[in-house]
Amino acid sequence: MNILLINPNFDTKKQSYLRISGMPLGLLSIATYLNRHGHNASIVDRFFDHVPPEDLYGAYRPDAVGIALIGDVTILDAVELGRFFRKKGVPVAFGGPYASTVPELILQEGCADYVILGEGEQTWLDLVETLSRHGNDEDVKGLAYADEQGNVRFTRERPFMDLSLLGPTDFTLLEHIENYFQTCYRYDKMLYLYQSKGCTGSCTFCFNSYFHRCVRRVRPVDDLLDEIGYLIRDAGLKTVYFSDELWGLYPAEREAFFKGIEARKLKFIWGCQTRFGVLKREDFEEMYAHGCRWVMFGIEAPPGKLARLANKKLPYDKIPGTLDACREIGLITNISFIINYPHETEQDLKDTVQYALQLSPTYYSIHYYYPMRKSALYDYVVREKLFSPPETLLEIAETEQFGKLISTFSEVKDIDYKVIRSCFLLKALLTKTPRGQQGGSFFIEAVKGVLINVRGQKIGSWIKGMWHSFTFFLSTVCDVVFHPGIRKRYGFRFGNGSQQRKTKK
Ligand code: B12
Ligand code: SF4
Repeated sequence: MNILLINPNFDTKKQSYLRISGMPLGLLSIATYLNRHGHNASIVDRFFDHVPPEDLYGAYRPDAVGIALIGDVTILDAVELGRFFRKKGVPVAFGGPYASTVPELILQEGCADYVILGEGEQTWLDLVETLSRHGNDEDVKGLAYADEQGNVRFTRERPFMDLSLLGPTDFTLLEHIENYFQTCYRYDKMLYLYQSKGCTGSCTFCFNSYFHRCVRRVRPVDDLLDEIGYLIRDAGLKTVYFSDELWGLYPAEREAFFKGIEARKLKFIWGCQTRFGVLKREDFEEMYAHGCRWVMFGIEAPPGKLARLANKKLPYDKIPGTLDACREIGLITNISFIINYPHETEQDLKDTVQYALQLSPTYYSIHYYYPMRKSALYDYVVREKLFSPPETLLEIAETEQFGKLISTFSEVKDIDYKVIRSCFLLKALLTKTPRGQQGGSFFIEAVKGVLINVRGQKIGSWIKGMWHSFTFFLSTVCDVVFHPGIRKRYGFRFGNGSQQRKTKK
């Protein structure tokens, strides 16, 4: 079958600035799998291919179309494309992390025949094979569809697939891989790749419990290293950001990875995200020796009330020592916190600020709480009437909330949140490059990141992006400079933590 898989673009009419696209790893994996089973799957990334749907139809003449919905920022394009191909009589399936959380809304919008829930490879294969022999789609596990009366139906749940059946991803399906290169902590030519999927945790704000059912699965290390080898040789890859929710959980996984790097003599820089308590000093040393230069840790809440709400279950006693060890080894650390939790009080926010400041990471990331559908905390904010979720897909597109501050969750004033977040952001921008690391300051890296977005973009869009970044920077500085009272109230100070403590290496 001729299958067209589309990564929709951001809402170019509404959005006031430009965003970065990542390599569509989900679509690549599905297309690779379908092609290995005798189909002809192609990928179009609308972030770079600004082609009208009619031309796409003419060029590919697909028998089936798949549309990815990763977050809520590409809904309008996805809906338009879905409706267009359905009108042409082509069956359309939506899939991806966000699509899996809103199957009813997608089907009600009339832009898809199917929503594929969770992992897409085997479900797509079963679906296209069922369609090609005019079989019964109700027998395909892992699907949502609308019956003749318009009622949304779900087929049986699909078990997770054996990831060794996937094989290495076929990156030749993308025409210009270099379009996806980004810089990360000053390391350039970076792509996201992954070795494992899912996480064993059940944090209440995260959709892991729903999407991955708290099950972590690992790919064969040889498949991953084949991919990295190919990307270094043929695309000029230099840096990898492992997007695994929980990198290197077990010693055997890490050992196989390190041995594989040595055996293949692969030279690349990488970073990952992991959990406090999983890795010890000697593990970080091994990681550094094999090219790792940064580690992300989610803390999300200080010990106490907010930690119980988030259900992150962190070993708080291990955090300071882990951060110290990483710094001494020469690893950049970035710790993230969530603010604006439901029913958060001024004291809770003070606790977060104070707890964060007594730690010594290289950088902090501060996020506003975002109610992620199909998560326990989402149900809570809706039940408590702290939040009225939009009821249609197009309403979601209009109000697009990811990353925005939602005023109704807590008693703390919006301006306090803005100032606190800006303080941590400015602190990160002022942070000097840790010893043993290459490049200039974080500020220079941020500027480079904005400039790099020019790839694949029209000049008008790029100017908008520059303007957005400039005004964002200015408002960050103004928040900090013009609100000394708020800074004082929460005890925020610059120049502590990582900036004062010395790197031994
Ligand atoms: C790398 C990454 C990015 C990269 C690259 C994204 C890309 N183009 O793939 C960047 C930085 C650009 C990015 C941006 C965003 N991201 Co992001 N990202 C990730 C991350 C860390 C890994 C994704 C990945 O590649 N996984 C590996 C692949 C193989 O798995 P997968 O994508 O899930 O694909 C499988 C299934 O989902 C399904 N599937 C996927 N697509 C399709 C399509 C079809 C047709 C079908 C049938 C099935 C299907 O089958 C695939 C194979 O099994 C995840 C977290 C995580 N670890 O999953 C967050 C994550 C997906 N991102 C998220 C969000 C919110 C965003 C943004 C909206 C942030 C923002 N406000 O800008 C944007 C949206 C970008 C977009 N194009 O819409 C959320 C989504 C949560 C949700 N329920 O809404 C996640 C889960 C992070 C989180 N926990 O908050 N992201
Ligand atoms: S927030 Fe991180 S640790 Fe918690 S469940 Fe989600 S992926 Fe796992």
